Amino acid sequence: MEDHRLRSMLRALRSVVGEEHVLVDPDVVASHVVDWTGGFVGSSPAVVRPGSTDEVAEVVAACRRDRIALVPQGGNTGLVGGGVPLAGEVVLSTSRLAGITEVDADAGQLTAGAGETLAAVQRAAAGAGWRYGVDLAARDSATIGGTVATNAGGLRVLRHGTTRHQLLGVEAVLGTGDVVSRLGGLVKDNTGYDLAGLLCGSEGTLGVVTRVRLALVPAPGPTVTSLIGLATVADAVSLVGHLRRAVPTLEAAELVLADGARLVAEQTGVVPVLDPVPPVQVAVEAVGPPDPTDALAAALEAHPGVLDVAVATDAARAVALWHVREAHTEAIARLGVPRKYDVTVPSPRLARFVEQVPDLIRAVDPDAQVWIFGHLGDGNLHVNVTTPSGPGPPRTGPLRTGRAGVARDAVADAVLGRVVADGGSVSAEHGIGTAKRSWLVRDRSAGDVAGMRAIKAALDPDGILNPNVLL
Ligand code: FAD
Ligand code: 2HG
Ligand code: ZN
Repeated sequence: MEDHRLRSMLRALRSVVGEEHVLVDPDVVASHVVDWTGGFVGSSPAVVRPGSTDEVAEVVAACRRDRIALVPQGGNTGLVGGGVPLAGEVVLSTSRLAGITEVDADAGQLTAGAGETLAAVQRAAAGAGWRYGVDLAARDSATIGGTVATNAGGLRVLRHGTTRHQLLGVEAVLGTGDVVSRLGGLVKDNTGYDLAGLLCGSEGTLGVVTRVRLALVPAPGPTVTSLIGLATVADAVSLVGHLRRAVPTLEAAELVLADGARLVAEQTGVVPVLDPVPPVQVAVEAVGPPDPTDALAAALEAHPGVLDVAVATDAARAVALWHVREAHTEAIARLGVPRKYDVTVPSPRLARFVEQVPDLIRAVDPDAQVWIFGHLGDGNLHVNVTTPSGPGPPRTGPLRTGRAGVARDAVADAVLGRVVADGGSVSAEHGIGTAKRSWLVRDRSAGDVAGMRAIKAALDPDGILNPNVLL
C-alpha cells in the first residue's frame, strides 16, 4: 500500500477505535499474520481492534470508502488459512468484542460477544444449569464468533448438531457497513431470510459477526466415557450404528487408528490406555439421566468384534481416555507443518476410504506419512499428511482461481478427488478458507457457486471482506 494511502487509513482507523487499538508494531502484528499450523503466512499494515458493534460498522465503512480489504480474526485457530491476511489486508481482531451479556436460565439461551472464547461460553452455560452443545479441543482459544463464522463441528455433533444448530440469532456488520441484529432468542421466527444461518459458515466473507444468541442443551447427568478397541474400521462403523440405536444419549463417537495412537504416546509421553494398542479405537461418550453405563456395557457385550474396552465414569479418568483422540492435532503439529484434509465420507464408503487413501497419497508422494482420525459418528474424517523431510514453504500469497491459475496439488487431488467421487464433502467442519478455494467448484454445482457469488455481491459489493477466502 502506498505511504499516503496507509497514513490516511491509519488515521481513519485511529479516529474510530483510538490509537491504542490500531496495532502496527511488527512484533505484535506478526502473530496475527500466521495461522495455527504455520502453513499460511501473510502480512498486514495493522491490526484493528474495535470495542463495539458501532465501531466495527465505522471501521467497515471507512475501509469500504477507501477500498481497503479486511480479514476478520478471532482466536486464529482456524485450520484452512481463512484468518490470515495473505495479500496485506488489515486484520480486524474481535478480541475486544468479548463478554457474556445475557444468560436466560429459563429459556436456556445466552448472548455472547463474538470475541468470547468457546470455553467461557461453556462455563457460562454450566453456571446457569445448562450446557453449550458444541465442544472442540481448541475451546480455550477459539472464539464463539469464529465458531459461528466457520460453523464449527467438533465432538458432539452426533447428538447436538453443528454450531448452526445452536444459533438463534446474530448481530453483524455486513460488507455494506449495514448492521443486522436479531438477538431476541425467538425459537420460531419465519420472517424471511435467515441471516444468522447464512452468516454461519460464511467465513468472514459476508459480514463481521459481533454478537451471537445461542440455544443451550440440558446439563448432562451421570456420564460414561469409553475407549473401545477393534480390529477394523468396518467393525467400528458397524459398532457406532449399533450404539446409536442401543444408547440414545450417545454424544460422541470418535475414531483413532493405531499409528495415530502411537504417535500421540510418543509425542506427549502419555502411556496408551489400551495396551497393546489395537488397530482401531473408538472413543464414545454417553450422558444421563438415566445413568447410561449399564446400557453401554450391555451394547458392547452384544456386539462382535470388540477386542478391548476401557471405561471411565469420573471426570479425571474421562480426560485420560479422551487424550488419545484430542491430542492428535498437537502431536501431528510437532512433526512439522501438516497438510490437512477435513472431509465427510458417506458411511457405506468410509471404511474403504480409510483403507485406500494412504496408498492413494503415497502413490503421488512416496515419503508421505498419513494420519487419519476424526468424528466417526458423523462421517467426518481428518486426513493429515506430513513429510519427514519437512514441509514445503508456507503459502504466502492468495491462490489464483480459474483453471489456469489453480496450483496443482497431487496429494489434494488424491484425497479430495476421492472424496468427491465418493459423494462426500471436501470440507466437513473447518471451512473452505483459502486452502480449499479451488475445490469449491469441484464439490458444489455451478448453480450453487453462482448463487453464492450473488449473495457475496449483494452483502459485500466492494469485496472488502476476506477476499482470499471461499469464492
Ligand atoms: P479464526 O481462526 O480467527 O477464524 C476462522 C475464520 O472465521 C476466518 O475465515 C475468519 O476470517 C472468520 N472469523 C473469525 N471470527 C469472525 C467473526 N467474528 N466474524 C466473521 N468472521 C470471523 N474445528 C472444528 O470445527 N471442529 C473441531 O473439532 C476442531 N478442533 C480443533 C482443534 C485444534 C487443536 C485446533 C487448533 C483447531 C480446531 N478446529 C476445529 C478449528 C478451529 O478451532 C475452528 O475453526 C474455530 O471455529 C475457529 O475459531 P477462531 O476464533 O479461532 O477463528
Ligand atoms: C479435531 O477434530 C479437529 O481434532 C482438528 O477438527 C483436526 O487436526 C485436524 O486435522
Ligand atoms: Zn474435527
